[in-house]
Formats: sequence, C-alpha cells, structure tokens
Amino acid sequence: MYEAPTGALAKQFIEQEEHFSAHNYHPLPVVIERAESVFMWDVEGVRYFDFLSGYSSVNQGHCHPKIVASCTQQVQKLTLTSRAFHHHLFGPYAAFITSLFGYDKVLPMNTGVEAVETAIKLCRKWAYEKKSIPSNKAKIIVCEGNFHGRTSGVISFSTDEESTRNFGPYLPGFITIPYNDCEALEKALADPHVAGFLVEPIQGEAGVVVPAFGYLNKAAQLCREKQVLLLADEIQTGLGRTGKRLACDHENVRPDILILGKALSGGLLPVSAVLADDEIMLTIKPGQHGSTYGGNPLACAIAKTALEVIEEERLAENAAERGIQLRAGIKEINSPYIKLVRGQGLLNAIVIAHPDPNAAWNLCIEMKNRGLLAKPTHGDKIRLAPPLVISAAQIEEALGIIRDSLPLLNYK
Ligand code: IF1
Repeated sequence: MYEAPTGALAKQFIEQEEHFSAHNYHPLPVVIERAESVFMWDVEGVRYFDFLSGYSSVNQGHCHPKIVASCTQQVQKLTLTSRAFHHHLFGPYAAFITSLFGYDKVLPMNTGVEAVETAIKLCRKWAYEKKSIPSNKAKIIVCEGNFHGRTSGVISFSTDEESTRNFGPYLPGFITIPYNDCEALEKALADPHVAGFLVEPIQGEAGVVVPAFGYLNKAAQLCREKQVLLLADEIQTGLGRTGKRLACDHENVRPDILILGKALSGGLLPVSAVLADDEIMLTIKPGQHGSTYGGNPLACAIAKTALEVIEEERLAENAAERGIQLRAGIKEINSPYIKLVRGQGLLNAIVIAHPDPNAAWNLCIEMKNRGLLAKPTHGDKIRLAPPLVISAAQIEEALGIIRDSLPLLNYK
C-alpha cells in the first residue's frame, strides 16, 4: 500500500491521534487545518479539492458564510433549552422544513443514525397502533448492501461483515431482500406482519449503486397496495446531492417517512430530522421518544439557513449539470483502470480495474499528492462527491488531476 510522503508537522498530528484515539478509521495521510467552499488546506498550507464533502455533509461548501453567520449570531444568544421548555426558533424551523418537503410534522434529532432509529420506532408504533399488527411482531424490509448507521440496532440489519461481526446479539424484526429487485420486494410484502420498507434511493456506502429508473416508484406502489410504510433514508442522497432536492424526486415518489441528516447543517454540527404526516407522527406521545440536543436553538438556526442556501443557490440544479460534466469527463479519459463511472448528480463513484487490491487506495494517495482528496469505499470503488457549489471550471481542473494521477497505476 503506497503511503505518500507526509510533512513532519502532519506526521506529529497523525502520531498523536494514533496514540490517543481509537483506531476505528484508516484516514488518508493528510491533516486538514481549514476549509472553504470546495477546498481544504492542510497544516502545511497545501490546497486540495474536497471530493468527499464529509460524506455529503457539506453540500453547501465548507463553512458557507451565510450558515456560519447564522451560527455565530445564535451561538452567542441561546444554544440549548432542551425540549423541557419551548424556544422561539423551533416553531418557525418546523414550519419551514415541513412546508419545504410537504409533510405535516418533523421530529428533530442529531445524527443520521438517530433519525433512522427514530423512523424505525415510528414505523413500529404505527404498525401496532394503526395497522393492528400483533405486539412485537412488526417487521421492516431492508436491502442487501444497506448502510443506515452504526448503532447496535441499525447494524442488526447490515449485510456488511465488518459492520456487524462481534457486535451481537442483534435486534430482530428485519427481512433482507436484494436491492433494486421489486419481485423480491413483492414476495416479502406477502408477510402480513410487514410494517415498513427502509431503503436508500441510491446506496452510498455500497459504492454508489443507482437502481433502475422506476424502482422507487414501483416499490412505493407495492408498499401502498399492502399498507406498508415507505421509509426513505435520504441522509446522503438528499438535499440536492443527486441533482434534485431529494433523490425520491427523480421518480416523484413521496415516502411515508423521510429521513434527513448530514447536509441539513451544512457540515457545522450534527442535525437530522424525520418527517411524516400526523397519522404516523402522532403515534409518539410526550415522554415516548426524544434526545437532549434534538431541535436545539442553534441547530434550528443553522438548519434553516442551510436549507435556504440549497434553495437560493439552486444547488440541486448545479449538482445535476456538474455531475453530467464530471461523468462525461471521466469517460473521456478512457483509462484502462476505470471499469466504470456511475452516479446521479454529484454522488458518483469510479470502479477501479487493476490486479492490485490496493490500487484504489494508491490512486487516492496520488490524487492527494496532486491536490484532490477522495477515498475508496469497499476496496475498488472511489467515491467522487464534491460540494454542490463546485463550478464547471473547477470540475475541469479536478478532472485534470484525476487524469494526471491515473498513470501511477502503470504497474503490475
Ligand atoms: C461512517 C457513507 C458510510 C448514511 C446513510 C445513515 C447514516 C449514514 C445513507 C448515518 C452515514 C457515513 C457514516 C460514516 C461514513 C459515511 C458512510 F456512506 F456516507 F460513506 F459509513 F456508509 N444513512 N454515513 O450514509 O448517519 O449517524 O453517521 O450521521 O460511519 O464511517 P450518521
């Protein structure tokens, strides 16, 4: 595995991290000190294109001035009341986000996985209290290759060995089917205890797996016919990333439960949300669910501005155009080492073809040396997901870096 030369200063930070923190990641050997828009700078002042965007959390670009201004203003006034008391930003934020996405109500949480866990609890509660599924019998259908977060509950239905091994026992009540397979979904829906279908409109971690056009629509129709809730995890695909406000919008699908996170705060702090209509949302009564920071004033101020920026700056539209440009540009390189490029909007991945299992990592190191940061996922795939504010000229510059890095793979 090819390790780039790292400056003394960076090495010092990496060694300190290595010694004093858990080894639950294997980061690229770069130490970032500041970031703005599509760029990050390391401790030695070297500039990089960010082609990971905090896993789609900085769709608005790093440290977007309007979102930072909202944060700076609010953080000096009121940051946390807990939900024991009302605060003056929660109503306006809730009204704004429910109107933007067209749902009766929002339940605010913090991390993405907390929102997924909340959606699962809402689905189960609705199943028992509205669909009269026998107590503790509710089942939720999930897909092979899913990624919905890392809590013990959510990894219980992961099909990724690395995410699950030795973390048991696992939460029961899930049926796993192949992704992008409506026949399998129809079969699974025959079980009268099925309450919901939890799905990513595009599977991010699996390597940006885009299902056939029409899959989501058909799935929604099958669920409707069986009075089963469609839970869309748009934590990574939502908020403009795939070229529409939501990835579900490509097929005009309205999920029964919409799950948002990541870019909901523009990368400033963890903010997530679950949206649903009253019949589902009001099954949870006071004292039955919550979190210390959920819906805090600082998060409301930041998230409302983060959403406004996506709309005002037409970031979904830009993502659609820049994504077409990026995928066309990669195809034009016509490298023997790129098996394929796939994605929608600015959620893309290239699949590397090379005898060396470390080729994708080595290419990422070379791209880092030339000023672009990206990271492999599941070995041979490299996710290419820059902030949605990226310009056409910047895409061209990034394509040049990718093109110039590929010859590194000229080894056996
Ligand atoms: C890691 C990637 C992984 C998500 C979807 C829920 C969550 C995520 C569709 C949970 C989080 C992050 C987690 C991070 C790496 C990254 C990721 F796909 F985005 F690349 F892991 F698969 N639903 N994805 O993508 O949200 O609780 O993290 O806020 O855990 O390594 P979270």
